[in-house]
Amino acid sequence: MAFVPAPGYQPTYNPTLPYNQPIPGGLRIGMSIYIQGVADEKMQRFQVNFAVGQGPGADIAFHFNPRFDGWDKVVFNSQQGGRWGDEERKRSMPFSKGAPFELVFMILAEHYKVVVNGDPFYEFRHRLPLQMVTHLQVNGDLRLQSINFLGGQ
Ligand code: 9QG
Repeated sequence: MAFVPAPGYQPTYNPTLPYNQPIPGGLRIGMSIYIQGVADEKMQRFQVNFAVGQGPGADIAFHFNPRFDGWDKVVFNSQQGGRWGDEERKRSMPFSKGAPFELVFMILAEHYKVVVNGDPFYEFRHRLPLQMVTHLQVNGDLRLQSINFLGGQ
């Protein structure tokens, strides 16, 4: 991962929820989005969305959604025209209630590579062209400490 600031790079510290901000310069191959946070003690779910516009009702190219309710799992999906696509799921939970985490999304040509606490967790193949993604949205049962946009051409 190249720790080169993206154009227009501004680290954001302790942003309030819901977080819904433009991705500086837009999404690009080679970019990494680096999120530090703490899962709530009573975390049920949180979500990170790569959105097409600020919304409301913006299409979502990639919805990342860890869930402690039911069988602990992470759900991955996209939404277009208000309709969810086919869910991908992984029945594994890389987050711990009450614990800090580092969550990295690496933007690769074929997929979003999700890395949690340094361990590769999932690869979500692009469904919408990554160039359409303009906004990052975060909400749910967590506290955000920082969001950084790194690298990319
Ligand atoms: O449940 O699943 C992802 O496939 C839906 C959830 C929805 C998504 C979706 O209700 O929750 O996780 O915007 C929403 O409602 C999100 C937060 C079949």
